[in-house]
Amino acid sequence: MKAFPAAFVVTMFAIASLVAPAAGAQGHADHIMVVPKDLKWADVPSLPAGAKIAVIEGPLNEAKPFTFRLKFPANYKIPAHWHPAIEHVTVVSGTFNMGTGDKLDPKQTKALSAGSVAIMQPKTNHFAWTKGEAIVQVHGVGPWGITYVNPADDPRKK
Ligand SMILES: [Cu+2]
Repeated sequence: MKAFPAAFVVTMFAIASLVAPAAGAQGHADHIMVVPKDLKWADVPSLPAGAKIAVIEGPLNEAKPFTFRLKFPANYKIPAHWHPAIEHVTVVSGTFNMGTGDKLDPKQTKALSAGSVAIMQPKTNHFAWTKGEAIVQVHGVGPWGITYVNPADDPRKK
């Protein structure tokens, strides 16, 4: 039996390694490179109507790293809430007004312009609002979730 030329074997290996990641594209060990136009925006049942979410890395409900973007319309309000894990927020565009406390108070927020970062510890009550459209990126390690301080604010219960 004749051995395959080394160059052929190397080529086949290279092709296999290019093809393999496609089968597990959602696996957290794979490279993810996304340009803005590739983001797929969807409604967010856990936020007041009008926001859109684009999940980049996940899924959010598992004990894995996650990254997603949220797009908020102008004059949008997120009532006071908390998360089970650390929330890292990076403002991508627009201004995101964010503050801590048990009830949304626009006077108790900081105006986070594009490029700003906010880090909220688990179970810290916080709230946010927008004047113009804004996009933020959130990352952390799941499982992710949101609990409203006032259950009546939860759109999933309406
Ligand atoms: Cu939050």
